[in-house]
Amino acid sequence: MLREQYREFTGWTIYQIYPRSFKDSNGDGIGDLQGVISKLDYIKELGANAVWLCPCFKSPNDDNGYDVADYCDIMDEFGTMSDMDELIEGLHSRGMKLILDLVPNHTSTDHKWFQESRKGKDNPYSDYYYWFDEIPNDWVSNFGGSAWQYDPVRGQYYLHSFAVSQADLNWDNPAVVKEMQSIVDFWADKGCDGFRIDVIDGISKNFRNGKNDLGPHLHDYIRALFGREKVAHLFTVGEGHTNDIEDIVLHCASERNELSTLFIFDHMECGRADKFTPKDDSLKSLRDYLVYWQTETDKNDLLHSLFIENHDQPQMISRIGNDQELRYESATDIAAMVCLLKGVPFIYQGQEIGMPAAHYDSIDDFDDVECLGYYRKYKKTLSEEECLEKINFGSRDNARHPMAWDGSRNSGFTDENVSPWLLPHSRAAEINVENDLASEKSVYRFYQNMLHLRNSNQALQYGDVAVLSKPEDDFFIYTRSLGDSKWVVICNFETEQNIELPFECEVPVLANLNRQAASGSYAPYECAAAKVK
Ligand code: TEU
Ligand code: CA
Repeated sequence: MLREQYREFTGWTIYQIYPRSFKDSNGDGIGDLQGVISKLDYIKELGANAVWLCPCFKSPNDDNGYDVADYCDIMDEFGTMSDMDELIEGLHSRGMKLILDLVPNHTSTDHKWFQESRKGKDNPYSDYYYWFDEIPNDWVSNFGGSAWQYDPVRGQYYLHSFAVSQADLNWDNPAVVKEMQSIVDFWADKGCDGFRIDVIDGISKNFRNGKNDLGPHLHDYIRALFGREKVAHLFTVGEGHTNDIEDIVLHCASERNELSTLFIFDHMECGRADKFTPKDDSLKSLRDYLVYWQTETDKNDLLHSLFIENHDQPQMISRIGNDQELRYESATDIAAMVCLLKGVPFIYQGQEIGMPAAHYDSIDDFDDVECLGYYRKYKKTLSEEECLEKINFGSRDNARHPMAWDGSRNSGFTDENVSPWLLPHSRAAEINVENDLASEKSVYRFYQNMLHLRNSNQALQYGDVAVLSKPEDDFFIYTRSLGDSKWVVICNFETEQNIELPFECEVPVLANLNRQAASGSYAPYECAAAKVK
């Protein structure tokens, strides 16, 4: 059984904001906290009741805030602590929650801890990072190249699992654990309701066997952070990289006092060699991954995280839907496939208007440190055109372009006469919030109806899931039942299908096209949800 407290989270819907790209309030071309504050009603009206804000702490922005220079201060471009207080107040007064993005695996090399640590072995911060005289193993950085960097100041090598300026913290040092505990407490005291925790499974290292797998003290460190009475009520979602249900149970079983839930990336990766090389992504493969993980998490009484987009991934509709003529249909169909399942739905900014992946013509238009690393690697063997194709396919900038609020020059993200930090989406004049809301086929309104339905029916939040479609079917059908209340969700794939349900239903209350009956012929990407009689 899920802990009572986890049951509450099943009723949440979390809207993810990449603050740099969401809304600029002061015309410097960079999104900020006042920008977020100005859009709180927009998010609430959508039906979300929580906001996850990507890192907004002091940072030199080599990795857009995932390189933290001070965890208890606000990034200059984003505003001040009093803006943050106003944001928390603005959320809470609307009955909404704030989830901050904690980055415990590494800090920016600009952080005071690193600046002190590099000074030498007798410095109080000396052991806050991993220092070695010789490179101890062949670990590579997630952003390409060796994970070890020589620091001439200290005369030793330090570990960076990501960019060179993101030095991995040494959690085996109890002082580091203490620092992180007080950071969590600082934000909890401020009223933050939960955390998304970056690369949570990286904080304990396995130098012993040389393999970069789960470290021996991972669970102790997570419990040290979130298992404490003071913060045990917070919502915590870890960004992990395991697809092993046993690992996931260890993190998320309620009696373990570790995390409320974990992002599982199986359906995002779809077995790809790397994120710049397409594989068998399709509606069908998405369905099969969803069904598999829904079943596994349910069997183990875990709270599941329902997401298909984030700031690291190209938009799902461009990968498995039709982002041209049937953009509205595929965006809404995929929404119903995911968001009416059991778990906590996450919606990434722009997903609610069916924003497709971005496209840039020149490598100079990209900013993402990860894709630029891969570009340099691909350049050695591929033509410029081939490189650009790969980068356009996988770059994180796909999801990081400025949010398109209207059809004006800078899509309403910032003033028309400034240069936003990243170019607006090439289709922003056509696809933006204003146009979507004015259209008869509004993705936003579909999300709104869907979330309203979910939020007002306990069966759609807490109810059991049963899958009716078979693996060979070109559609997805599932039911949600609680007591004598039962709902059915039908999501068709790319071809027209005739679907006869084995039970009588009321007229669908949610549908992306006009539908009078739950059974019958379904157009490509047509979906519906109906109450079972
Ligand atoms: O990403 C963690 C991570 O492991 C990355 O490899 C991620 O999967 C990759 O970017 C996908 O292309 C997290 C954050 O979500 C990411 O934005 C940060 O850059 C990274 O940590 C370092 O903090
Ligand atoms: Ca700004």
